[in-house]
Amino acid sequence: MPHALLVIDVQNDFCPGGALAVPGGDEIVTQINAMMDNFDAVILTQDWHPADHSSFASSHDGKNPFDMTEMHYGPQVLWPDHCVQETQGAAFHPDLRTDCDLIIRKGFRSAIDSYSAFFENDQTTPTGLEGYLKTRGIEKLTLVGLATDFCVHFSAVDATRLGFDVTVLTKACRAIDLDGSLAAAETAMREAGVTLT
Ligand code: VGL
Ligand code: ZN
Repeated sequence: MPHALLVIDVQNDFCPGGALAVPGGDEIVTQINAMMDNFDAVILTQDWHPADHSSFASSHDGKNPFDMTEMHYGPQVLWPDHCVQETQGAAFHPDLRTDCDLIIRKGFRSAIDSYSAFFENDQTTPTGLEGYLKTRGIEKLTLVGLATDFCVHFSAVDATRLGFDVTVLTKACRAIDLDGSLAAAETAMREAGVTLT
């Protein structure tokens, strides 16, 4: 069964020293690089926001990073400014292999965030990744990257809903873990039918 590796958001801003650093985010790079040759396709995602993105607390008067807000599509965490297009923070970790099949950028529309590699946070605007994978006959996905409880979580749940056979390799992921979000994400992924190893 054709099997792709989906590497989620291994970017400088999600690594120690970055604007939205995920603890240990850089620790997964070597193992991800080593895995790449074992798959039929390797796809990287890149969080790629305009400077005025609506997921940034700085775009909302009186809000601080990690506050919640209500968007037209529902509740949304407000983040520190991160992964701004063309900045070093948005670049991949310098050691990550980028000799991949496809790089998919997400979160590039100001009014809508996109955690998932498949759909933006309104859960209806597609990124096109489903069509790419299905056109190539890929049925099985292994997900690794950052962060387990946000972009990996939503990508994995959407992928199972789209009919892919999905495994999240937790040792090659790291979490933000806001108020129990990691435990909640693991439960949601299991309930959706994602295999966590
Ligand atoms: C992510 C928060 C905001 C992620 C992206 O990659 O998990 N989290 N943007
Ligand atoms: Zn983001």
